[in-house]
Amino acid sequence: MGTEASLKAFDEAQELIPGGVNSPVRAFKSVGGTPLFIAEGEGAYLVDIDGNRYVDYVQSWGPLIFGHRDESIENAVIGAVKHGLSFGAPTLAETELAKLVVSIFDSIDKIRFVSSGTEAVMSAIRLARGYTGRDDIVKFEGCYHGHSDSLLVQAGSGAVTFGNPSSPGVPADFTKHTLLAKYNDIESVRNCFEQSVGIACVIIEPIAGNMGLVPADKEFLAQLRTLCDEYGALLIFDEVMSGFRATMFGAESITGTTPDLVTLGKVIGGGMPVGAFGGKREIMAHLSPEGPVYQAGTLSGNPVAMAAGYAAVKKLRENSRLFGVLEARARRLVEGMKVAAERHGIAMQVDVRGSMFGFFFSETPVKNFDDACAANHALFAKFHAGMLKEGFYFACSGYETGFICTAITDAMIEETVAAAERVFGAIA
Ligand code: KE4
Repeated sequence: MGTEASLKAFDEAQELIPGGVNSPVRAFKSVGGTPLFIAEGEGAYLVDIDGNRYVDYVQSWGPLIFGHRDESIENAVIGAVKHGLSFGAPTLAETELAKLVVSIFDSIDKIRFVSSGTEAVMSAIRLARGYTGRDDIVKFEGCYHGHSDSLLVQAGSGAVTFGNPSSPGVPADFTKHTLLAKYNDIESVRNCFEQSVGIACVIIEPIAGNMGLVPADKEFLAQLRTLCDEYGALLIFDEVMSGFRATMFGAESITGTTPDLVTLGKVIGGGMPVGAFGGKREIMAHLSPEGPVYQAGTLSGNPVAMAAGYAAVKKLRENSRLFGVLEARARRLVEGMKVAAERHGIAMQVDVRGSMFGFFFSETPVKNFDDACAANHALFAKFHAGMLKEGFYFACSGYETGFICTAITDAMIEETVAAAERVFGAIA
């Protein structure tokens, strides 16, 4: 079946919405071709407006761990909607989700809900600065933490670790307090601490998903914790993507390193707009209105979104052995694709963490952003297009992460690997 309706829809959307999309990655710019306009999701499948069905390995960039139109989440939303959409006043739904998340994350005593991961990270950083009285922060090349100004930075020149804006519209003054370090490289972090007059926090994706899937080495995270303690800086784990995707109890439960603050998103909203940040009681006590650090939001803790998030997280909590099942399925997928690729002389690096999977067309392992950039992204684009034609919807960038949801079966994994074999044969 063709994609004429999507082509027409994209032309029209581009007249009204910059780039025709409401988030840049959706425009397929890094893989080429026209983005598909989706009519509906059903279980493991997306259906586009031309009627083509695809096994969905993106799941809205992570939120849909139970696939599309999960009955318990849908019923929770419908039930909540019948009482009203929003009140701008506290509801029991917020307390219930807070209680559930606090019971799951050892590092979270208190939590604040917001409406996106960007908001969660932006607010957590302001809290860290307010709590420590320091201005500088450290982030890592290749980690993405949403689009707030002080985080849109790229490597400066040479040894200088202070970031330059990575986007027009971000004044240099807004990024002069952001230092950049190299992922999995503790010396580069030590260098930042030595160059700074005072670092409020180090923020990291402990299981990075925005340069492709690149988990931090356990010992690196332990060294990071030690360094932060030595200098009195807070350690923030940005788990907007990896939270409730890599494991049930947070990266701390599989890495052994405990952060001071955690940011969450995606799964915690069950597909509705929710972000959150939480941490130790004495730090969260600095947040308005309990403390002086201001943060606010009209739809923060929206009762319908809370109902969706609660249904999703509760269902995970009641089935936490699910992560073993999803990880086994993810491993079968990427290892099957790797064997198929190698049969056609294509080198592939693969990795999984719970329901997250990643792969690079690279001869050597990927440990940081430079390695990720050195992978063959032109080949990735051909792979993406080929798999789309075969009916499999992968992330439209080699710097993203793929996801397994509970609706994806072993049979679908086998079909995906078989399709990959055909595509590798065509693109090698
Ligand atoms: P949002 O503002 O998009 O809800 O969250 C920002 C964010 C923060 N931290 C991490 C670790 C994230 O992965 C994200 C958002 N992830 C991207 C996917 N790479 C969202 C997709 C998009 O930008 O459209």
